[in-house]
Amino acid sequence: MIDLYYAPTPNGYKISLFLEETGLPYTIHPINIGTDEQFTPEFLAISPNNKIPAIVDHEPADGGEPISIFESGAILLYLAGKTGKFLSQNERERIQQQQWLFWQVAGFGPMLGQNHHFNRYAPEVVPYAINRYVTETQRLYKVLNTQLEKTPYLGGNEYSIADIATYPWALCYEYQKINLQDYPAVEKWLENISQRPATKAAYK
Ligand SMILES: N[C@@H](CCC(=O)N[C@@H](CS)C(=O)NCC(=O)O)C(=O)O
Repeated sequence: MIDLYYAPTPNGYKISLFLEETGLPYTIHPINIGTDEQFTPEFLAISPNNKIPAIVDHEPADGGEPISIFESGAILLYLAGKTGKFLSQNERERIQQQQWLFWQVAGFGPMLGQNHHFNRYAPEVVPYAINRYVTETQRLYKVLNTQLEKTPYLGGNEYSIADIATYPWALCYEYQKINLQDYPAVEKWLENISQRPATKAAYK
């Protein structure tokens, strides 16, 4: 059984998407980041950076003590290794998938997070910041679109943890002041992933 420490945010959905795809049994532990539950000592013991998602796997593959993991990229890599799913066994394909996974966790997620902040949550309008993060978001969508014009999924022909990590952020394109019609390959990819039964289950 896996304990998933979760809030319904793009980073949270990454893990529920993976777990729904694979059917691994899991229990959701909601963490209300609006009321600072991420700062409780119990949660910090699992996720010292005070952010969701985090997991505790009570049945790790090595048969040892329960293992706790924070950072969505590390969790996805762990779960892909545990299940043998959504990360290719072929080295060249795996490198493609991993580089797009890291592109998401190091760039697409953090930049779009700043976009969300200045467009939706900042207590004052800061035109410089809005322009900076919307412009960077547009650049990243162009990169994403260019890749998805070449291959049906980010890391090639197979759905992988790179897509799982990127989809929940791109789904929020309206928050980000992105006109999806400017990125037709992204639009098609979003529609494709949204039809997967596991995607529907995760968002339900
Ligand atoms: N790099 C982290 C980012 C996680 C993250 O930003 N989580 C947000 C919600 S989407 C959070 O927990 N925020 C609470 C806080 O910053 O106090 C990951 O990929 O897991």
